Amino acid sequence: MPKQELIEIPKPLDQLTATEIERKACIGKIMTYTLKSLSTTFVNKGFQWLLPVALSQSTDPLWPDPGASIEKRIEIDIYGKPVRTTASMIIHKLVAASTAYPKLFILSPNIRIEKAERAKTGKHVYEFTQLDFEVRDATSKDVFALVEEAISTLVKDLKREMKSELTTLCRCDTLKAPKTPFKTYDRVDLEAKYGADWEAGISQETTEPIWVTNIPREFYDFEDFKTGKWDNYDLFLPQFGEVLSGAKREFEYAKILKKIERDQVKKENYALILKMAKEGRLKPTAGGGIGMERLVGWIAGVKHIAETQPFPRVPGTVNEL
Ligand code: ASN
Repeated sequence: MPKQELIEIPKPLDQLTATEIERKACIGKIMTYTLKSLSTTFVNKGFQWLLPVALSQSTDPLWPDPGASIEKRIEIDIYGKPVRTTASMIIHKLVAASTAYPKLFILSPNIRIEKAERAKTGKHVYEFTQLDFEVRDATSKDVFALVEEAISTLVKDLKREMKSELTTLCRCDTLKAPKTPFKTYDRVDLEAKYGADWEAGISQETTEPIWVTNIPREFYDFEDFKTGKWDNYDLFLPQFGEVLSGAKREFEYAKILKKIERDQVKKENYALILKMAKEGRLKPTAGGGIGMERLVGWIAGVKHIAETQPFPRVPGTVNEL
């Protein structure tokens, strides 16, 4: 990871020089290729492509979350009811996968107003898009296989078909198609090795994408109350860290209720999920979400993931567009 002070804040389109515009265009072509490749993989595997929503009563609590740094939560009233901007579509995914859409994905804009001090980490933006997916009756292993195939196919094809763009970005030789299966680490072992800042430790050291499992976080990820182990996972990329988080999900009413109360999350914001679980209508699912800016940032070798955004969303900076 480049030192924070060496990272320049990505500029808006109207302020770029001719060389910077050329670079921006190359990154844009890689983003287009990536969106096409991943959506084709998911559609070919029988996933339904859902359109996203921006305002809902219920959204991701993002709590408890070891990586969270939310400065402000956006809540407004429409038609006399409070709604929040989408933090992630996890709750929508659970309901959709349990009912009409057993295999689904969404290119979902997520708004997370990160603290301004995260401007130069290079891996945070205050609006990003995830390819968020969910599969009924799937296991973590199924998700690993799906994601590994999608990412290795993408990089292999890109290296063949986007040579000139990768050359302009100086990534032609350094970008390697990752070997599958990816290595898997338990968070407990990483903590023992790197201490509390294990996320930074492992993302600086690894040269390949890796899975990390068993991470204590939000109520919707599956936790085995007997062993204390979480059946969830993050995919880490060299330099950029977590590019995907996901899990096998909780679907039993008593467990969900207990965890919501334990985490002191507002129960009234999750009434629908609780009701469906109580009636046995919430199904076992597993899924995850791939952060598109971090994935393409890694492929293109950028210093700051906002370079992959046509309209950069750098924490602390608000441009006209
Ligand atoms: N998309 C994630 C998941 O599927 C949730 C998140 O982004 N917080 O678990």
